[in-house]
Amino acid sequence: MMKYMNKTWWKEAVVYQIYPRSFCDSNGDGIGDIRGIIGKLDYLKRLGIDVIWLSPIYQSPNDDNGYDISDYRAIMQDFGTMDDFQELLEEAHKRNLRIIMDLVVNHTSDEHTWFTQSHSDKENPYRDYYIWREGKNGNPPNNWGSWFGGSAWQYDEKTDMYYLHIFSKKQPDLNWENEKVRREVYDMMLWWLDKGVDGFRMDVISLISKVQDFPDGKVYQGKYGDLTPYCAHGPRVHEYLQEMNREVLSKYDIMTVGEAACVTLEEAKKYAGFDRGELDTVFQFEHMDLGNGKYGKWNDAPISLRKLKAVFEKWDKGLDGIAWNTLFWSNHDQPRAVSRFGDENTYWEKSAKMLGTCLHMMRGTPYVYQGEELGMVNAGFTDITQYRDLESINAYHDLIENQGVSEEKMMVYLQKVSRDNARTPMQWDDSQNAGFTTGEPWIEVNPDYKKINAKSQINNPASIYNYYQKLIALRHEKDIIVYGDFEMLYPESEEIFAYRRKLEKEELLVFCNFTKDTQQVSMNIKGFHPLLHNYEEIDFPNLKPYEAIVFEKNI
Ligand code: TEU
Ligand code: CA
Repeated sequence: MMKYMNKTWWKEAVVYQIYPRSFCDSNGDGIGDIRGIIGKLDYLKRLGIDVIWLSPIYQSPNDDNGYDISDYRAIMQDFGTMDDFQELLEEAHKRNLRIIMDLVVNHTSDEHTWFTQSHSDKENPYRDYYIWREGKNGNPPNNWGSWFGGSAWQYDEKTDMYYLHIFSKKQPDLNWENEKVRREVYDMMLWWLDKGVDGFRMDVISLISKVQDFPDGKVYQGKYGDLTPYCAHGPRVHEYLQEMNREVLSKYDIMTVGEAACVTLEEAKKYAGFDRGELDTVFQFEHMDLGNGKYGKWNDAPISLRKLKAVFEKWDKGLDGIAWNTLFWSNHDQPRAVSRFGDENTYWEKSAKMLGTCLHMMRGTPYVYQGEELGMVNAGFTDITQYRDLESINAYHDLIENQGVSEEKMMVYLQKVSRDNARTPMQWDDSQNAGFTTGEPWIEVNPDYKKINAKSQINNPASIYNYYQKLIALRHEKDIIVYGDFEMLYPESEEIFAYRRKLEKEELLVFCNFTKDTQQVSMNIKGFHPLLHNYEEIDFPNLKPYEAIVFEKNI
């Protein structure tokens, strides 16, 4: 096994996710764009990150903000041109920043020519690029519910058949059983790799292979059946990824991370095992799903720290020596980390730094979602008209109209977990619209931008931004942070997240207080000295509210 534990750049890297629509608008149309990103590369370089993950920038009618692609080889007009993209790549590479692209190939837009062809008639050569089935007695082929609400099947009058869409009806699922589809995808990937991109984040890659007899799913919430057991980690998914690896990935020095929706530890070992020839890493979501309840993610229950820690521990232990882990608190589908796990008010700054410490001192490749390095918080929308995300809007109607949830309660759920919480514009300065745009932003700016913005933090040594800079720099300096063994301490504590890292004679101890109260721990730290902490003074073994301390062994 040891031979697979070679050092690689993507194990040592810190990745920064850009959601282009909300990052920086260069031309005043209210939509972030590629030239906006180019203008902020120095900001990212200064933060110290190594890799940028760009959420989709391809041509798209934006039913799902670019996760519905109508041309894989063209840039979304709102975002700029292919020349802009080439310049972005060059300017990034000049600064030693790599760029990984979002690869969305479980589905396309219904406006992709493959689909318009496929849709046109049963004999069309593209018909079999998608998943078409006959209905049953005037009903859809089976009872599957779409993850974005309603049936997962859309009826087409022209041919009297249905097509499958796990997401919106404008996101028809590709038929990976069809060899031609796979060839098209691989060719497209090669085309981008030949332009010089450094890898892919693969959207819902765990869903590409479906059980072919399309059985009904277990009914949930009264009406639709759960498609997950028949689509997640389907019968041929590993075969497809091994093929993709052979045909494409293995030919380049790149990194890959699969968004493995619903992944278990056992499955993750298959996707990302060092000896599997599939992907380098996957994202798992168990820590994100701990707050789920009877309406799935739409819930407002508090999260148990003990359970949260158990997830991190399980994944570290489970993958140890077998595959490489990833670490994240947030992304464009999740609420803001400070709002979810920290404190938006009195301890905003302390808790943001504490969360950064907790994540970045663990083993795995860490991801920073845009604005997290500033401690950006949830959107705080109070009216449904402020929301833009189709998942949120669909759920709002579905839960109120069909599932008996009150409007007030639904607004609370949205404020807690809507994807738009992370999609408000990046807060650059305290000028109008937070310096994101000179026009009308496509989604409202968080009104707290006068307090939380990059300009006020970049030159302030005590800022969250500068703290993140330290965390990232430490990872680059110290092998123990990247490669050291991980051991959870006090697993039963509901207050303290603490762990030990070890690499040969070196040792780190990390203590994080997840509460608003002072806590005490019992730990002999003789022979250790403080390496990093988020309060000026430390008073160990007392941990002040949201305090984080990293100790290093004197050797
Ligand atoms: O998300 C996949 C996914 O599993 C989502 O349904 C996720 O559970 C949900 O957004 C959480 O609220 C990916 C992308 O990250 C997401 O933005 C896309 O909408 C989706 O795929 C479809 O492409
Ligand atoms: Ca723009």
